[in-house]
Amino acid sequence: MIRLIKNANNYLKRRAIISDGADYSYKNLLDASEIIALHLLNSTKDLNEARIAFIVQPGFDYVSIQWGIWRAGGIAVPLCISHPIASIKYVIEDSQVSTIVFSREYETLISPLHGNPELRFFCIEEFNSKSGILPIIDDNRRAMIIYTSGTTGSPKGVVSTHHNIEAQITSLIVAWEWNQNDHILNVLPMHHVHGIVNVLCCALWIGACCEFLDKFNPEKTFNIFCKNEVNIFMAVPTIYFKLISYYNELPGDAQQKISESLKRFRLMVSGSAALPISIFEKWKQISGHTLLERYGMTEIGMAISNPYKGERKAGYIGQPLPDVQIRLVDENDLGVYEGDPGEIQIKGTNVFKEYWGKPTETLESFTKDGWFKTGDISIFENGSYKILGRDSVDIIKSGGYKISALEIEEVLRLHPQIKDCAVVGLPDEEWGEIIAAGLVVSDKELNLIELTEWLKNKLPNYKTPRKYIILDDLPRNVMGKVTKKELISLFNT
Ligand code: MCA
Ligand code: AMP
Repeated sequence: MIRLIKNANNYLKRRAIISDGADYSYKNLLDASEIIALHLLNSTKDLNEARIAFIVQPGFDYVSIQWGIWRAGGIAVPLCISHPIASIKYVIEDSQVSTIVFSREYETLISPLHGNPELRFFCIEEFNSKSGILPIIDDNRRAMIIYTSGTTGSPKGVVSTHHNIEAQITSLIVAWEWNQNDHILNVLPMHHVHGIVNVLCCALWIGACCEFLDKFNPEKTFNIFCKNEVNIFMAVPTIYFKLISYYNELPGDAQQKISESLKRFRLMVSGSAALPISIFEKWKQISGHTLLERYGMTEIGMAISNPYKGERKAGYIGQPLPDVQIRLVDENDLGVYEGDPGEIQIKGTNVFKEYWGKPTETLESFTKDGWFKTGDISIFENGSYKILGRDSVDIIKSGGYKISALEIEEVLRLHPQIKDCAVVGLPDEEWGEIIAAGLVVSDKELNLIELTEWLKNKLPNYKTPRKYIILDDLPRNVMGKVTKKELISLFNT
């Protein structure tokens, strides 16, 4: 049996979820997910790892569907509620989804998928009570597919088993001393590990409460904080930046009220992208808290973290989390000397099973002796790891999202007026990096507002370039390869 769900029997009456102004207990979650599981099973015994996609607002329905899929033996494929249909279609087709569970507000968005005769559709508002027997689920079964960008153009589906997810959860429960009295506010998108595992699953594992905000908004976030119930918060650096900017515009008495409620928190975590020292320090002034920065990846959950008790150093990601093995290696996968930079490689039960339908990419992402190659370059100095960068210029981190420059280039090249292009990330305090594109165009009058409009239904908003430069040719080296570092410098001139 899936331990996360089994645990709920120990907390039946406790408050599990707050969403849309309502409270839901662990018993409510067990009841609702059982009904969903039985509907999905549709009189069969076991979904046997069928991929079930779902698109609903973050909140009670989201969690009930996730648990329902797991209890019926399916693989949960959470869809991003702000993606255009092209991106949703890609996920559905790539992971060979058999069923989509949706709420009415997304009915129109997903209606173009109705043409696919292989797909079943379930509207969450139409589930009614049902009784039956649920299958017994082994921990080694595949549980979830999360799409993440890589050095290839199209996003890859990262498959984690229940065992992998459990390991990712329990490591954080121990390291950050999660307990039943915790109450966390979840403002993160629910198609990534940060919001799903670190926030939601950890809270539910231990019998704590997870409160949802449907979409991040600084005013609403501070209003909830000021009720003095929330005691844990986790976010990407961009969110802390936005909270600080909003706070700075408030009158003194409002600031004081917020600062007082923040001082009551037990833990505040930053991750998914490098935390600028300026944000680390400004947040400390506002909240009295030293942000705990940690490092993770969709394929591995969390791997390295500053300590819960002990010194949290600005600019450093800390030490290995419980049950996670770390090594730093050179280009030949040989260990580097302490103080020398190397690629972070990871081993442990936390590490994912495979990229969905991509055996070659899966094999290539591990060393011969089973270490997962993160592509992140780090050094270990004075007892802590520090991230120095990535081994690929084609990966951009913006707003905490990992974005493939190649994926954006492929889409831009489809535009009739674009002859050639190259996409880069420009450093930015708020977003981490801003996406920028160098374009070679057939018509110098290319209208950039129209281009942005054209991109809207082809790429998610956060993957859309924010800056453009029109060039006669892209900067290239003697081999003819585009030199992205030079392109970045052209944006600064
Ligand atoms: C949106 N805008 C941007 C970007 N995104 N501008 C520049 N760069 C961007 N990346 C603009 C919009 O066009 C809009 O502009 C304005 O910002 C507001 O847009 P909106 O979509 O409403 O943005 P937001 O809601 O304020 O989004 C910011 C955000 C979001 C909340 C920080 O990006 C977010 O939720 N990020 C978290 C991603 C995450 O969870 N990553 C975890 C994956 P205008 O107003 O002009 O129209 S990493 C992971 O899971 C691993 C395991 C790990 O380590 O955690
Ligand atoms: P994702 O594939 O979306 O899970 O993003 C994982 C990537 O985010 C990692 O490979 C790192 O490059 C980056 N990342 C996560 N946490 C941190 C951090 N604390 N500092 C710097 N980079 C980070």
